[in-house]
Amino acid sequence: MKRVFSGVQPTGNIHIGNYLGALKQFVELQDENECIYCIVDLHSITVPQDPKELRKHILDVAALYMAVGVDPKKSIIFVQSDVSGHAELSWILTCNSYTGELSRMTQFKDKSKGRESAPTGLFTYPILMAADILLYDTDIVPVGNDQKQHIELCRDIAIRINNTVKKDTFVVPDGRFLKAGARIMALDDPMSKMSKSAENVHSRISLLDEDNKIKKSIMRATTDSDGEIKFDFENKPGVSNLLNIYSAFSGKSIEDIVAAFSGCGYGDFKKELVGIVQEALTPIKKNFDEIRQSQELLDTLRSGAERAGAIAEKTMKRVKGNFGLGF
Ligand code: ATP
Ligand code: LTN
Repeated sequence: MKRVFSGVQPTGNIHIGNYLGALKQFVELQDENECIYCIVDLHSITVPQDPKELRKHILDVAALYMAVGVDPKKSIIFVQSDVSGHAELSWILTCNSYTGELSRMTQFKDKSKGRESAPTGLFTYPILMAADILLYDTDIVPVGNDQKQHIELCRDIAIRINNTVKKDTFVVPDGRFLKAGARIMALDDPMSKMSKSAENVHSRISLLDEDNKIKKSIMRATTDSDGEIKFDFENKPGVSNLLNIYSAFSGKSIEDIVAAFSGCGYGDFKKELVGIVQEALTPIKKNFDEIRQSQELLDTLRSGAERAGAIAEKTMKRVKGNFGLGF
């Protein structure tokens, strides 16, 4: 059985990009593997958060994991800051990483924008992510395409320590990326990725959006003036993104969808897409409402932290021992 680990930041409500890129995989993987899914709250404080909002978002994300089908009987669900090993291992990895490799991370460059006042946590963010993964001897990390560079860095650090400190200190993980949903773009700007923290709410569809909001966001999504429905990301990024979303939710291939809409206008295509997305999100919203209010949610997070903590403790003992740390 392989070990799977992944996480989502509690920076807002999960959108269809997070779902199609990552969460769909969480559910697929849980029958055949030992899965650990984390709400990475320590990552979210790399930018300022309101404590009350943060608490709410942590519980929302946990409930959304379960609402899309992550089953706490099969998978461990827990909150990162409940297991101290993440921060502890992060320091050990920090001492074995290079400022040069961190400076090359595109997410850091995008989010810091070269500011002197960029939080140091934004710079060291990928090290904490590597600690999350390595702490559980993870084999597989299901994520969206935007995390490829971070996974590569995690592998580099693990291999470096295995080579310089002690062989087999860490399991070297592999990323797992889906074809159809790996990179869903913003609806208002198909050149940037859909994101929880973008200002325009119509740039994304949250899993909890009402039917009306879903309709508005899709109907006003940026397309182009040539009027033909075909997949060509370079010249028609808006339409191609909508085709991707259609394909990921319906399970139909892009070719089949393009053939079915041949000769139709963008309006007809968008209307169909609205229906497909609304239908997919309706049961998720219903599940969420039930789970979010239940005692089961807190019980799941408490027992998840205990189970994750036990695995983490074993790894930390081994890693510290290999470094000559601790008694
Ligand atoms: P933020 O806007 O706060 O940076 P985010 O929307 O990028 O957040 P994360 O919590 O950083 O979301 O990502 C959670 C998971 O969703 C990761 O596996 C990430 O790769 C995936 N993901 C995020 N955005 C997209 C996207 N637009 N398309 C596909 N997968 C995505
Ligand atoms: N950086 C990731 C979230 C994340 C993560 C992880 C994903 C933090 N730790 C460990 C997989 C494994 C992101 O999506 N922005």
